[in-house]
Amino acid sequence: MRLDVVTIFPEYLEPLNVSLVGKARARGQLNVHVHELRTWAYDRHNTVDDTPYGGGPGMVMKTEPWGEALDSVLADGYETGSRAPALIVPTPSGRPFTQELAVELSGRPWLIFAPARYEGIDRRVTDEYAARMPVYEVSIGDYVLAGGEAAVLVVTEAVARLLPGVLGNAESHRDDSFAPGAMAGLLEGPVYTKPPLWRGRDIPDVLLSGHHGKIARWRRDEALKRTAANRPDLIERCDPKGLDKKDREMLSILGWAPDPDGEPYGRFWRRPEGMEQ
Ligand code: 6GU
Repeated sequence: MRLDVVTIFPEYLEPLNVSLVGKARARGQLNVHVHELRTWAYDRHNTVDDTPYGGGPGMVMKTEPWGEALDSVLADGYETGSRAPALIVPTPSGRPFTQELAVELSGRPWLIFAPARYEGIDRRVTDEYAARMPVYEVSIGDYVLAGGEAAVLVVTEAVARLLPGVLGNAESHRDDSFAPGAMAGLLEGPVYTKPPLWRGRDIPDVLLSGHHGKIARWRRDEALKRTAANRPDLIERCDPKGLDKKDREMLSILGWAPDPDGEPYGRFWRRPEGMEQ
């Protein structure tokens, strides 16, 4: 996979040299190019922003540097035979970046990132490139960052670990929280390793029992507890067809019940206080 990032802070992308993404680059599984946007600003001050039409606070990133930068990256790809680019525009106004979108992006051969600083990029830039290639405006959560560079790091890491051969063990994504499958839509529970006793704290007996069925059941119960506590929205969204009798018992203990009037039928909702199980 080829990645290009156009930014006014190339140093911000240094972490792409480290850890999983850095190793994937070293092995040739990822081909990363970071470009300084100001290369394509031709006035004396290398200006990349200007005041917004219509007034208001902050600055807007200008069309011309972005247009020239993206044309140049695309032309280089044409010369090097890179195929089917997609443009990723990190913005707090984008669609939520999810594991599902990470999987979709990991199947593309070439991603070009256009992280904005200031109040964003002049809309005509995304409109222009959307006429030639898929454009994904993505947000990494409900908070505001000073710029999209941190989001580029987040998206890159989530995508890179899905590329064939990047994680040592192909099994490692199978149980990821948010991955489709057995633990569909549940967070992963706690994990333990040696020593068996640390500062007076031991390991849940079941994990030392060697009983695979009981261990799987315990993990599932812990996943349900953690999900109910940290992400009740995921319990409400989960498909009740994926829940077995023991799952339902655990949810009942945690204060959740199937909603007989709900749409679709049987989705779990939190039992109101004082309502008996
Ligand atoms: Cl992608 N960019 C900025 N500036 N803020 C964000 C974001 C992105 N995602 C959440 N907040």
